[in-house]
Amino acid sequence: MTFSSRSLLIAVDSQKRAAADLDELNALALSAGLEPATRVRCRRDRPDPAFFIGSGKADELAKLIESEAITEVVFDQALSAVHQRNLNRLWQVPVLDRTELILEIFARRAQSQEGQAQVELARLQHQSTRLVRMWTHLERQRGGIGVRGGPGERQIELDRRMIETKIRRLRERLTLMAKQRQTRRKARQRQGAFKISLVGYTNAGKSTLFNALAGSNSPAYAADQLFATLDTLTRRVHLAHGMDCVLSDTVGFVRDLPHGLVDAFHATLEETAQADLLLHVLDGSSQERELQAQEVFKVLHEIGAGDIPRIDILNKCDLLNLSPSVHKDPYGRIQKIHISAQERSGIELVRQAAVQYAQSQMHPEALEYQTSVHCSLTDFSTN
Ligand SMILES: Nc1nc2c(ncn2[C@@H]2O[C@H](COP(=O)(O)OP(=O)(O)OP(=O)(O)O)[C@@H](O)[C@H]2O)c(=O)[nH]1
Ligand SMILES: [Mg+2]
Repeated sequence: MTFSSRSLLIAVDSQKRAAADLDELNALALSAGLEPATRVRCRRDRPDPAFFIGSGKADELAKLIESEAITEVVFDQALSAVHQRNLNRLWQVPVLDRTELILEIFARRAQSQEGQAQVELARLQHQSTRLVRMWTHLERQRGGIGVRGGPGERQIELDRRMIETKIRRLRERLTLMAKQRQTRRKARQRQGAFKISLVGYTNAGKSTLFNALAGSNSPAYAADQLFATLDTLTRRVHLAHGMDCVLSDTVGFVRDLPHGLVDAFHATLEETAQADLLLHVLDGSSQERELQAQEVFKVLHEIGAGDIPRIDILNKCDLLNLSPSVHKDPYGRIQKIHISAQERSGIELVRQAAVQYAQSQMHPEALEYQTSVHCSLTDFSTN
C-alpha cells in the first residue's frame, strides 16, 4: 500500500517569539518522508488552553484540511499532549510537532547501534512525558490529586512502568557503549594525529566537503536532507606532502533540538570536543546563516568545544556567483574561506589553511596563532 502524504505546515508567531521561516520546517518534513502541500502562519500571543491556536482558527483550518485533502498537520513548535489530542480529534488527521518530526528523522537515519539506542531512548522519554501529562490531565478531570483508580488510569500507570523499565535498560546499555567508544578514542589519540572536525548547521555541506577532502574512499552520505549525517565518520586524510590528519564529519546542528535528543546529539559530538581544529561549514546561500552560526556556537560551548580554534568555511559560493577566496584579518591570519564543496573549488585553499595551522602549532608562536584563528561573528557578509 502506498501512502501519499499532503502535509499542512503551521508556524505560530507570538509577541515573544517570531516563528522562523517555514522553509526549515518544510525541509524537516521532507526529510521525515512527508510531502508538504500547504503552509499557514498565524499569530497567537498566548496559547489557547484547548486548541493552542484558538478555536476559531482551528475551525477555519478544519475547512482547509478538508478542501485540500490534508493527511497530517505539522507544527513548527512543541505542542502539549492536550493540544495535540484536541486538535487531532477536531481535524481527524494526525497532528505532529517539531519534536516528533526530528525524532522521526533521527530514527530513520541512525545507523550505529549506539545511535539507534540513543534515538530509542529519546523517543521513550518523549512518550513518557506525554503519558505523565495525560495522567495529570485525567487527575484534574476527576477532581484532584490523590484520587486514583479507573481502568484508563491503571493502563497509563502500567504503560508508564513499562516505559521506565525500558528507559533504565537502554541507559545501562548506552553507558556500556560509551565506555567502549572512549576506549576506541583513546587508542586513536595515542596515534597522535592532528585532528580536524567539520561542524556546522544541518545541510551546510559538511559531508560534501568531507568527501572532497577525503577522496572517494567510502564516501560520507551527502544529500539534500536535514540530518543526512547522524553518526560521526572519521578518516585519515592526506593534507600535503608528509602531512596527514584525522578528519571527522559530524551530525548537523539545528535550532530547538528536542530535549531528549540533546544528550544523544552531544555524545555523537564527543569527537568534536577533542579536535585540534574545527572547520565550521556555513551555507553561504542561506538567508538564516547568522542565526544558524549562533546556534552552532551555542552548542560548541555546551559540549566544551568553544575554545577550539575555528576557521569559517563559507560554502555554496557557486550559488552566489563568487569565486573561491581566502579572507584574512589585518594581521594576515585566516578568518574565512569561500568555497564550493560541490564543484570542488577552493578545496586546495582549505587544505593549505589546515596545513598552515597545523604547522603553526609546532612553532613557539603557535599559541598566539591558535587564539587568533577564532572567527568573528560580526562579519558573515559575502562581499
Ligand atoms: N550549490 C551547492 N550545493 C552544495 C554545495 N555543497 C553541498 N551542497 C548540497 O547541499 C546539500 C547538503 O549537503 P551535505 O554535504 O549532505 O550537508 P551536511 O552539512 O553534511 O548535512 P547534514 O549531514 O544533514 O548535517 C546536498 O544536496 C549537497 O549537494 C555547494 O558548494 N554548492
Ligand atoms: Mg552530513
